[in-house]
Amino acid sequence: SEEDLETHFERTIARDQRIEPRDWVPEGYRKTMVRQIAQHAHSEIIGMQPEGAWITRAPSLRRKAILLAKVQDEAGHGLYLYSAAETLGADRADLTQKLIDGKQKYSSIFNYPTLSFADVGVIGWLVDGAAICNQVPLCRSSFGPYARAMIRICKEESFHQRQGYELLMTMMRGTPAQREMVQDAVNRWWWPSLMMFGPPDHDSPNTERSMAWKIKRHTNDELRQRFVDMSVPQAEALGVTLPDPDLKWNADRGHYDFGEIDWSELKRVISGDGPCNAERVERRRKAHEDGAWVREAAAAYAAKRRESA
Ligand code: FAQ
Repeated sequence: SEEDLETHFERTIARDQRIEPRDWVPEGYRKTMVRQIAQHAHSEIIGMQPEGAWITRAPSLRRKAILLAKVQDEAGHGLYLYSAAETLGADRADLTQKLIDGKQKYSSIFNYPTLSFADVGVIGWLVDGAAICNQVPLCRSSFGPYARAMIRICKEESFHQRQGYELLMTMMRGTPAQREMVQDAVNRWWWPSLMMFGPPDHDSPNTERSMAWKIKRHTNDELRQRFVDMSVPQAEALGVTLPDPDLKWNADRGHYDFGEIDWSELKRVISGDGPCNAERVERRRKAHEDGAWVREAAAAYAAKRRESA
């Protein structure tokens, strides 16, 4: 009966075991999980654009090969995640359509422009760094296919983060103009990176429910603090300053204090009005339309194979 199924679900969560596609789940759990996985998948796919813009302009063959590999990894993560959403009954074509129609979100961070090659390094260091901070605990998320996807994704993100930091280290050993490019990129990406963790806990409608279901393991503010604490020494080692005059060690808390985040900016970017929202979605729509012949050919080929079988 429905009651037995619900008891089984609650018990699975309480015992810290995984929910699998065959298991009954409450409708709210399914919806929340599809929302988060789809948003995550869309972020990976849209996230290919800001860095992809630099593939043809990379300063050396080596940097170009590295960047190409990274952007390909992101495509892979997106496909992985769409597959995880499909185990919950979502339809990939439908999710893509919702993204293009602006009915589903993707991470705010990918609506900012990449103005110099230093941005590629800073995205690796800060954006992938924030992604890892947020995603390592998701390896223990209660939904099995999502948690397992996160394990591989986090390994690849760690590599991405290191390549970004190495790129920045190289630029910091270069000319004054190169060091200035790095500092400028850090100034532009620092605050948007903090916004990746989502609204503050008191204004985060999904956190409580998602924590109870063990979809999320930490609140948005907890992970944001962890990211700040981890980034400050990295900035020092790199020789850049983080653009926050209020950033300072608080011995009582055992954490860095930091300045007030402009939440109105996050709201604006999430609601579609960031610097590059229109451009990102338009590019995705065009790529989807341009790829229609591939999908038709694949479907025709599959149909033929079925006929001859
Ligand atoms: N941007 O109640 P909450 C990557 C939405 S990393 C846009 O706190 P929740 C790797 C939220 O969805 C980036 N929307 O929500 C990479 C909710 O929407 P609703 C992707 C945001 O879910 C690196 C509403 O606001 N990572 O791609 C944002 O409990 C480099 C209320 O918020 C993930 O998606 C935002 N920043 O917590 C690729 C990680 N923040 O209900 C390429 C998985 C919040 O209106 C290059 N996701 N919203 O539909 C999560 O951990 C969570 O979904 C949070 C939000 C923490 C993002």
